[in-house]
Amino acid sequence: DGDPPLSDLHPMRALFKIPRNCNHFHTQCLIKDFELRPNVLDLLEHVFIRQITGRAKILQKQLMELIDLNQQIVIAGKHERIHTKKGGQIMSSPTHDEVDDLATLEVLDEVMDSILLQRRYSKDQIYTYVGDILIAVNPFHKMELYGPQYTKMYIGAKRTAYPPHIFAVADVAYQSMVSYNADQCIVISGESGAGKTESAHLLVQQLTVLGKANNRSLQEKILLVNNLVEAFGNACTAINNNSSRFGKYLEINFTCGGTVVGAKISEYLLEKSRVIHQAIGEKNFHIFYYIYAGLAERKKLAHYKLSDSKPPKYLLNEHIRLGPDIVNNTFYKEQYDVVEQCFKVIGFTLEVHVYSTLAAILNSGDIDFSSVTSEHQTDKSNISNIAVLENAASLLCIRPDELQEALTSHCVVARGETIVRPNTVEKAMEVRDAMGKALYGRLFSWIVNRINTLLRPEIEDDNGLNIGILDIFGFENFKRNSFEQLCINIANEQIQFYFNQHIFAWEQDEYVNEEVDARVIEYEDNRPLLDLFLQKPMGMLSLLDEESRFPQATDQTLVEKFEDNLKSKNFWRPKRVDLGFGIHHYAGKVIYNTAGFLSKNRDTLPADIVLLLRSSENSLIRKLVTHPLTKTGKNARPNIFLSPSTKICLGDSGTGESTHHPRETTNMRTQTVASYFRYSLMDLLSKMVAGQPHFVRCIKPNNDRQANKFDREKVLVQLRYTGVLETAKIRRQGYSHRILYANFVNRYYMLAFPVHEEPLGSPETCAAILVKAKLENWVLGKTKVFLKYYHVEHLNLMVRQTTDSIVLVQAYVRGWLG
Ligand code: AD9
Ligand code: MG
Repeated sequence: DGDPPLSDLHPMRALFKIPRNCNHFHTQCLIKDFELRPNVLDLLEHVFIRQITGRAKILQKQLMELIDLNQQIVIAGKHERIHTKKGGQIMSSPTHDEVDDLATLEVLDEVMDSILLQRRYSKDQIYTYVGDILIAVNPFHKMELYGPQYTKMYIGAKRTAYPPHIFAVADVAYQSMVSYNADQCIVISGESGAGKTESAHLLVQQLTVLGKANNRSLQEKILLVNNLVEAFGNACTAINNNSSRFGKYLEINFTCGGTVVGAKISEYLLEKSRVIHQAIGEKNFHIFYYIYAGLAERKKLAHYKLSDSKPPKYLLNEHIRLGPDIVNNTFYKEQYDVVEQCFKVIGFTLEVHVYSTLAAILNSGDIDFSSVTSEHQTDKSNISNIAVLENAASLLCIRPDELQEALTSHCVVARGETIVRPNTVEKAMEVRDAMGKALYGRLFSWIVNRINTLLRPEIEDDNGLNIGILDIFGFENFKRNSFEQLCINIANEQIQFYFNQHIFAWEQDEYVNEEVDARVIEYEDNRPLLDLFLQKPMGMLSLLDEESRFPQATDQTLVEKFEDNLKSKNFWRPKRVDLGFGIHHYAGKVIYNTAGFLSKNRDTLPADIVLLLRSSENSLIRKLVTHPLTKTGKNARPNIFLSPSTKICLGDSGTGESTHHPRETTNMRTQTVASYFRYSLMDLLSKMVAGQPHFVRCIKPNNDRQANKFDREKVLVQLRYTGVLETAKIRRQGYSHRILYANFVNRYYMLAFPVHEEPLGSPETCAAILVKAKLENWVLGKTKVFLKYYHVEHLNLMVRQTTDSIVLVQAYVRGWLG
C-alpha cells in the first residue's frame, strides 16, 4: 500500500506474468507452477517480501540484479545452463559480466577473469567471489554499499542471494563461528593501497552488528579504537595516503551464543624508523600532524614547547614543503577532534601524558649538535641549542644536564674502571634518534595495551569464541627499499604461503590420505622464498643476525655475505647498485639497499638513556622504559607486547670495552629486530592457524589512486601472483570442506532424522543426509565427507531454517497453550 507499482514492463513481471498488484499469494502460485529450486525460492520470497514493504526504486534495481543472480545460482549450483522462460521466450544464457563467482565460469582463464572484473568494476561491482574467497577491487571513491540497508540485507543471507559483498564474508565467518562453535580468522591480503584496512573496518562494522548490537557503546568503542590505533600506526607513503605501518590482528570476542563482549588488538612490527626519517614524498605518523594542528588551534602549542611558526624537524620531510600548512590543515584539525573523542569514549584518561610524550619526541628531534675541537680531543659533540634541550627535558620530566650528558657521552667499563667517553656528533645524533624511535614504539605498544584493557570482556569466559581480522602492511616496492620493506615483504610472503597451504596443499594432501580421486591443481609454491629468508642458519635473516653481532661489520660486508651464502634463483646482485641486492618475490622483483640494515637490525638504545628515562618524574615515561610493560593483577591479560622492544645496548663500541652504566645494570633483551620479527611471524601464524580462515584478496586497479580507472595489465599481474586462476580451479574441482563423519552427522543429522534420534556417525548416515538435502557431487573419503563450498552453504542454511522453524513452532505452541 502506498508504494508506486512497478512498471508493467519490468522483466520480473514479464518473466513470471505477475500482475500489477502482485502480492505474496501470487509468489506462492508461481513457485508451485515453476517448481523452482529452493535457493531461487528463497530469493523470490525475499523479493516479494521486500516489494510489499520496500521502496520501489531500490527494489527495481535489486530486482534487475536478482534476475541475473537467479540465473547465476543455477549455474553455481549445478554447473549447467538452465533456460528460464521470459514471456514465453527462452532467455539468453548469462554472459561473463553477469557472473559474480569466477569459480563458476565455464572456461577458466586469467585474461577473461580480468575482463570480467573490469566490466564489473565499470558498473561499481567491486566485489567478486572465487568460490568462497572474496576479491575486492579498490574503488578509490566512496561507495553507497555499506549503509544500514546493506548491513541488514546480508545478515544470515544465503551467499548467492545477493551480489558479492564484504558483509557476506563477515556473515559467513560469524555464522561459522556460531554453528561450529569454533574461532574464525579473516585474512585480508593485497599490495599496499589495495584496500585491506578499509575492508578490515567494514568487517569490524558488520561483525559488531552481527554480535547483537544491543551494547551500542561497546560496538562504538571497537570501531573507534580501530581508528585511534591507526592514527598512531598509519602514515602517508608514496603509495598510500593512509598506509598501515604495522601489522594488526584484531580479535573480536564473543560469547558462545555469538554476542560481542570485547576485543583485543595485537600489533606487529611498527615501522619506528619513520619517526626520525621519511622517504621522498612520505610523512611521519598521522598522530604527530593531528596533535600539532589540533593543539595549535587550541593555542596549546606553547604548553607543549612547540611553536606554530616553526614546525619540528621530524615533521618536515625535506622533500615536502609542509611548513605552515600543517597548522592550517583542516583535516588534521578534525582528526585531532576525532582522536580526543576516541580517548573520551574509550575512557582513556591519560591523553595529556600521551601528548607530552609525543611533544618530547618532536622537541628532542630538534636538538642540534656541533663538533667541538680542542687540543686533546677532536671528536666531541656539543649541544648548540640548549633551549630546545631544556624543552625536551622538561617534557620528559628529567634534568636537562643529565639529558645532555646522556646524548653527548657514554660510559664504558674497561679493566674494571668506568670511563666517560664523548660521543661524536654523528653518534650523538644516533642516540637522539634512537631515543625518539624507542619512545614512540613503546608509546604505541602501551596505547594498544591500554585499549586492550579497556575492551577486555567483563567476564572471563573459557567457552568464549573469537573472530580475528588480519590487516597487515601490504607488499611494497618503492624506488628505494630498505630493511622495513624487506620485513614487510617477508610478512606478505608468509601470508601468501599460508593461503597456498590452506587452499592447495592441505586440501590435496587430504585427497591422498583419504584416497579421494580429485585432480591435482598446480600452483606457484613460494616455499623456496620463505626458506631463503627464514631458514636457519643460512637464511637471510640468520645471516643478518650473525653479521649484526660483528662490531666491525658494515652494510657492505653484509651484502657480500648474502651474495656468498644465498644460493637461490630468487636472489641476485644487480650491477651498478652499491649495497644492492634483488629478490624475486611472489609478487614481483624488488631491489633492496642494505644501507642502514645493520643498525636497524641492532636497534639499540644506550643504557645511559634508559636509566635516565627511568628516573623521569612522569610515570608514563617511566613505564615506557621499564620491562615488562604488561599489567599485572587480576585483570591482567596475556602479554600482547609483540612489538620489538628496543634492545638496550650494553656492548658494541668495537673497542673491547663495554658501554655500561656504572651504577646499575639494565634488565634487557638481546634480541635483534630480525629475530624478533621471526618470532612475531610465528606467533601470528599460530593465532591464524587456530581459527578457520576466510580470505579476502584486495586488488589495486591502478597505481594512481584514481577512481574509475582499471589498468587491466596491473590487475592481471595481481591475479597471477595471487593464484586466482588456480583458486578458481580448485574451488570448482576440489572439495574445500572435509568434515569427519561423526562431526558431520552431529551437525546435520536433523536434516534427515528426527531431532530426538542419534544416528551413527557413519558414512551411510552422511550419505543419507546429503541425499535428503538433494546435494550432488560430494565424495566420501576414508574418514571424512568431502564437500564443495556451496554444499556447506546450502546445508548451513537448511539447518538454520530447520532450527528457526522448530523455534517458531515451539513459540506458537507455547502461545497456543497460553
Ligand atoms: V597498506 O598495505 O596499509 O599501505 P591497504 O590497507 O591495502 O594499504 P587501504 O585500505 O588503506 O589500503 O586503502 C587505500 C585507499 O583506497 C583508502 O584510503 C581509500 O581511499 C581507498 N579505498 C580502499 N577501499 C575502499 C572502499 N571499499 N571504498 C572506498 C576505498 N574507498
Ligand atoms: Mg592498510
